[in-house]
Amino acid sequence: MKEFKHFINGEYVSSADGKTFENRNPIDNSLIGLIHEGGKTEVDAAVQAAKAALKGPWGKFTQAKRLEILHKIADRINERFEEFLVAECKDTGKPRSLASHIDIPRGAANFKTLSDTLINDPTESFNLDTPDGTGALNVGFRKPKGVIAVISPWNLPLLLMTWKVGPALACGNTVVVKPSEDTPATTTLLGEVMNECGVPAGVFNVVHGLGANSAGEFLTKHPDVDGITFTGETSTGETIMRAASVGLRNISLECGGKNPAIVFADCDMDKAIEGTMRSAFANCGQVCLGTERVYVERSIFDEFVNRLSDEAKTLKVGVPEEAGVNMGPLVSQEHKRKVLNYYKLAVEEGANVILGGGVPEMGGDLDQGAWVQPTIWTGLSENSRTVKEEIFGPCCHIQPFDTEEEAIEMANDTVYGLAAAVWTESTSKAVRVSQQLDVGIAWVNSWFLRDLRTAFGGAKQSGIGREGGIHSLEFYTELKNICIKM
Ligand code: NAD
Ligand code: 6OD
Repeated sequence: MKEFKHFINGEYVSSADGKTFENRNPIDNSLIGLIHEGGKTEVDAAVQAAKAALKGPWGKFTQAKRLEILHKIADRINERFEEFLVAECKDTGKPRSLASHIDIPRGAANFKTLSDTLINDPTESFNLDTPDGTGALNVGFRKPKGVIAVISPWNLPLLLMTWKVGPALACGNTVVVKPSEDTPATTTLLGEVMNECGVPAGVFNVVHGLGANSAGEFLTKHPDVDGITFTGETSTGETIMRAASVGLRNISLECGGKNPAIVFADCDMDKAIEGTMRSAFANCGQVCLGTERVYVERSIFDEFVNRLSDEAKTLKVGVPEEAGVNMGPLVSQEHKRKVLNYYKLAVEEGANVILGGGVPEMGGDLDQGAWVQPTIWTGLSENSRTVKEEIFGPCCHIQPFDTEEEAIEMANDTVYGLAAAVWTESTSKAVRVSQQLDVGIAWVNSWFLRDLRTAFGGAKQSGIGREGGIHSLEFYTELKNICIKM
C-alpha cells in the first residue's frame, strides 16, 4: 500500500500517532494509498526544522548559489516529468494532455522564471540633506521573511504550490507546505527532488493533513511561522486571516472567483467559442480563473449559445491516459456532491438546461468515479444562487446583454474579483471595458495566458495581495531601510 509521509528536515517521516486517511482516485474511487495525518507534533517539528534551517547553510548561501539550486530543481522536475505527471493525474483524474501541457511544466518553471525576476530587482536609495551638510544615504535592503507556511489547494496541485515555494526560496526563506488532503502526491515527490538538488535539510518541509483541527489549522496558528501564503476558498482564507492576526503575521490570499466573460457582437466568434470552451471546461471547470458567467450581446446570443453547446458536446470525457480525452472527473466524491447540488439548484431556480446537468454513464468501475457532465444554462436571474456562487465545476450560465454599461454592471455585480475575459475586435472597447472590471486580471481575446513577471491576485473577496514577478518580493521579503549618516 502506497503511503504519503511527511517530509521534515530532509527525511520522510510517519505521523507519531500513526494516524492516516485515504487517498482515492477520482476516476473510479479506488484507493491510491494512505496519507499520514499531521498533528501538532509534526507541524511543530517541521516549523522548528524550517526555523533552524534559516540559520544553517541555506542562510549563508549567496543569491547566485540559491538561484543555481532553484534552476536545478526545475531541471530535475523536468527530468522526472513522467513520475510527476502520473502522480498528478492519479490524484486529480485530469487528462495527461492537460497536465503535461500546464501542471508539470509550469510547476517546474515556477522555480526558474520567478527566481530570475526576483534576483534582478533593484532596491531604492535616497540621499537625505542634513543640517550639518554632510547628508545621509538611505539604502533599501531586503531580508527573507523567515518561515513561510504554504497552504495549497487540489486543482493544480504542483503548479499552485511551486508558484509560492519557488519565490519563497528564491528570497531565502524556508517553507512548510500543507498540500490539499485530496492531492498529496506531487508535493511529496518534490521532497526527493529537493534532496537530489542539494537543498539543505529543513528548507523545504511538507506536513500532510486536513484543514480545521488538523495540520492546516496547527500550521497557520504556529507562532514561529512568519508569513502565510494561501490558495483556496474565500471562507478558508477568512479563517486563515483570523489565525494570522495573532502575532500580526503577514498573509497572501488567493481565493475564489465567479468570473465573467463578456462577448461583444464584434468579436471573432471562432476565437470566443474556443476561449470560452477552455475557460468554462478546462480541468473539468476546476480553475479559479475559469468562466462561470458568460454575458453575450443580444444580437449574437442564440448563435453563441448554439455554437458553445455544439462544441461542448464534442468534449471527450474519459480517463487521463486515453487518447483524445479533454475532460476528466471532478477531484473527489465530495466535490461531485457539491457540483451536482448546484446542477439541481439551477433547475429549481428556473434554468433552461441547454446541455448536461447530470452524470455521464462511464461504464464498469468508472461509474464509481467523480464524473459530471459539462453543463450550460440560460434563463436564470442574475440574483440566483447559481449565478452568484462559485461552483468550481464544468458549467456556465449564459446571459444576454444590450449595452456595454449593462454588461460591465452585471460582470461586476459579484463579491468576487479574480478574473474576466473580454471578447471583441475593437481595441478601444477592449481597453475601456477591461479598465472598468473589478478584477485582478482581465484577458482580452484570450484566457489563462500568463506572463509570470506580472502581478497575480484577486480584488474584493478573491484575495489579498499580489504575487508574481517583483510583486512576490513584497510578500516574501522584509524591506528595511538602512540610513547611513555621512
Ligand atoms: P480549500 O480552501 O478547501 O482548501 C485549500 C487548502 O486549505 C487545503 O490544503 C486545505 O486543507 C486547507 N485548509 C482548509 N481549512 C483550513 C483551515 N481552517 N486552516 C488552514 N488550512 C485549511 O480550497 P480547495 O477546495 O482546496 O480549492 C478550491 C478553491 O480554491 C476554490 O474556491 C478556488 O477558487 C480556489 N482557488 C483560488 C485560486 C487563486 O489563485 N485565486 C487558485 C486555485 C484555487
Ligand atoms: O498561473 C498562475 O500563476 C496561477 N496562480 C494560476 C491559478 C489558477 C487557479 O486555479
